[in-house]
Amino acid sequence: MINLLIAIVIILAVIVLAKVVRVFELSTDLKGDNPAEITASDNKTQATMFVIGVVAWLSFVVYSVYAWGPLLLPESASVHGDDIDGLMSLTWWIIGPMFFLCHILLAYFGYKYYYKKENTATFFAHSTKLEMIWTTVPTIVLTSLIVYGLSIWNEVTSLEPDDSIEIELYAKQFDWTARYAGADNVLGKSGYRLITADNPLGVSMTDAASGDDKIVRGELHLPVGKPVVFKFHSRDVLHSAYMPHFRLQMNCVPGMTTQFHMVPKTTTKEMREITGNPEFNYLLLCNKICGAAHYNMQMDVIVESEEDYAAWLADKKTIAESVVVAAPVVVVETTEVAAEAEVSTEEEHTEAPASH
Ligand SMILES: [Cu+2]
Repeated sequence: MINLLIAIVIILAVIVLAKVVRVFELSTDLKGDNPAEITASDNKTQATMFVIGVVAWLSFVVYSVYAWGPLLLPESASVHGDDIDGLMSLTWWIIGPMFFLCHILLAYFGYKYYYKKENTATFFAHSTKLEMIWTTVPTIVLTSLIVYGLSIWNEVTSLEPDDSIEIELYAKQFDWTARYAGADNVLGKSGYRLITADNPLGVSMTDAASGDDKIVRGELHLPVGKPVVFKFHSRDVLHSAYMPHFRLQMNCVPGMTTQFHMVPKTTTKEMREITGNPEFNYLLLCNKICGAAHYNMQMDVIVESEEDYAAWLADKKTIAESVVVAAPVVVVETTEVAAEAEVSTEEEHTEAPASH
């Protein structure tokens, strides 16, 4: 019913509009004006409106930077994050003034040279000097920017230093699981064929490097000032590991390993002081729309001193001790076993935040 009423209102509005236009046409006919003729005052009005339009647009840009600028990336908390922010600021400082200058000139010339009968156009075909200037200057500026950007990109995506702490981040609909490499700092091999309810990450128990790995859910802990390398895996669909404070984002692709390394430089405690928010936590988010509960796919990240980190990690059980009995993986056959396994991962999940 309400839709029918809305439809009637729209139809009536269109009819009214048509009638108003018709009245306008008849009144200009009576006055003897030619509506197709553009007068000098029309041109002046258009030119003035153009300037007002440009000024309004520039004011809106200034306002939006002021009002929504703080919603851009948060304070950087990783070493390479500062480089990325520096590149971003440099880019803004180059394109920002150019943007304003171009718009101001556009408005100025638009107004100065709007059509007047007495004006005549100058025939100006070519100036080598001008061509040289507007080809060379942007080329130099843009090339420098790209070369600088590429050098930072190379640094950020270079191979991790040898002493990096190795952590697997395992994505699935809809949560994250972390696997620390343990005492040997080597992650045991894994593969989707080995996934069972007992072994949710499909870690190969025949690989000697697996036994001391530690599986952690709920919270990811990192030591401050130490290089960390994340190896990303996905069980099901494309996910994207996103840690905005660390300027880190990497796709998690089923069937392949992607990686990213970084050095966290600010502890959670320090960042709580910087932000003035005692509840503040770094976040690992999923940044690819991966399904219905995508919005909920996140994990807190705690950056702490090396001692606190070591104490926290020492408290966690190794795979050999906990999740899987160090025996060849058995395929789960009955749903009862699967249900029990669900409970055991649940317990581990709730245990994680309480243990530090
Ligand atoms: Cu996801």
